[in-house]
Amino acid sequence: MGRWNNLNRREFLTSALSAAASFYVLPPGHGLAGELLNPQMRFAPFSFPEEFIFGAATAAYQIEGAWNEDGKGESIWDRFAHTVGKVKGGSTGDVACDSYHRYKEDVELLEKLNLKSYRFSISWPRIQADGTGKPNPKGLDYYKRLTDELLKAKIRPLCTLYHWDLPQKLEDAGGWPNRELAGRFTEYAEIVTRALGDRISHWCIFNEPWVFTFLGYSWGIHAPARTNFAECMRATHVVNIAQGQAFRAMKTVNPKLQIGTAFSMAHCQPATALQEDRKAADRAHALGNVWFVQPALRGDYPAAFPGPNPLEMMGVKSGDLEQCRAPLDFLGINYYRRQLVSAIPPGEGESATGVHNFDAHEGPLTDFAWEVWPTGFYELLMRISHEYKGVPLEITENGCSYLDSPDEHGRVPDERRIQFLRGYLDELGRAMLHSVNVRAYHHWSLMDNFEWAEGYAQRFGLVYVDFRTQKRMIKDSGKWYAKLAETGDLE
Ligand code: GCO
Repeated sequence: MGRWNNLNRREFLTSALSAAASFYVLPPGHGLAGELLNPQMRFAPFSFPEEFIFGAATAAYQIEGAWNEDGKGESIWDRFAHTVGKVKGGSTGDVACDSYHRYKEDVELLEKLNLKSYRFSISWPRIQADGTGKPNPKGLDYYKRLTDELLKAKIRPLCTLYHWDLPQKLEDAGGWPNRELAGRFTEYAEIVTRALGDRISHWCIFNEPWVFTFLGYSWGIHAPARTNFAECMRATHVVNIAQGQAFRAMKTVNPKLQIGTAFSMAHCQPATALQEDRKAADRAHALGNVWFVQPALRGDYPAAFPGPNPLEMMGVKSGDLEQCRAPLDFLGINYYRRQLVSAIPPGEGESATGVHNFDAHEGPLTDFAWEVWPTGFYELLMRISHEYKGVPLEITENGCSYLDSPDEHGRVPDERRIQFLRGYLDELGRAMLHSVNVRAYHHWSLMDNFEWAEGYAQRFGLVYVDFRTQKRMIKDSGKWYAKLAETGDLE
């Protein structure tokens, strides 16, 4: 656990003041000193403001199943999971949580958990089997029904257009390194907003562009399993163009839509106080955290290499950076863990950045062996709100994998997830006290589901899923979170 966890909020704010101030210059008028001097202020327990939204997140391939029903085409994740040796245990998302058929039950779960926002994604090949041409009415109809069910339950739909399940046909035509994909994606974004923009006001264009470009095109551990750094860098640029173009197309359909992207972000902490390591950590932040934020908000790429960024390798042409611009209405942040960073001599491929990232193991580990270190969440939020002032933030994902299963009474006692939530939400509250503008928190995930290359070997849910029977059971953490969502009081 982070070193703050044994302190109550008042003690912790007192001791945090010097630590925070040594990292960041807090904006004038942030009020922290006033808070500390005012003996009437209570910081423990922390209360989230009334308008704060608690929600949960999922993604199409991870929960829907029905992989070839109602005219859905093959996605790169169908192909990947059907290829022997790619996913742990030979698992696939063919059935997953069967949410395509059980979505009503899943909306009921959200209601039981008192949640007011549901982040889900649309499967592109359900809408356009091959990634081009006329939309499939049955695909659109599914998302209409899901959305209407949510609205009926007074739950805000937060819809992600792309959570990694590219139509396989488009991968066959070159995938994300192919510039034409930006146009295809923009058409798809337009189709979906025309069909659903009347009932969905909040959108994420992409989920974790860094993850799907790097793990898919450079590391080869996610679909489409390519291992070519130059192609990966090209893919990042095409995704940035697609983000800008789709944003404009969606706003043309309906200027009132609130549009952002869910970016994966880690707190990049220099492994030592040496200047080389500090610079390497800044480069890691540039490539890992804001590579898809800065082109949108500022029209340029942040410095992620010791020398100039490899714009030629990325296929950047004149006028492209204008295309990438998109004044996103909010930044979605998916936060899981911190990264320690040290400098290495720049080499070929990915090591051209001169960065060595590694996991910290100071805090306890989840069952996925990810370190629990809530303070990193605070640090990251402070940094982002400092670098991109004025843009509202939504936490689009945060969560942990623990394998707790039902006891003989059908109860799932997952105390460690409750501790995790307490720690991370407390740090979120601390950031909000420091004027970070966060308006929503979505737990990853609503329910246990298909965890990509890990198959069903990791469980991130607030709800336990028995994959043999599809029975859902609210875990203790779900009950705890439901209470928080109802009262806003973090106890
Ligand atoms: C991601 C995705 C989710 C994951 C979750 C846990 O971050 O990889 O957005 O689909 O399931 O993050 O790894």
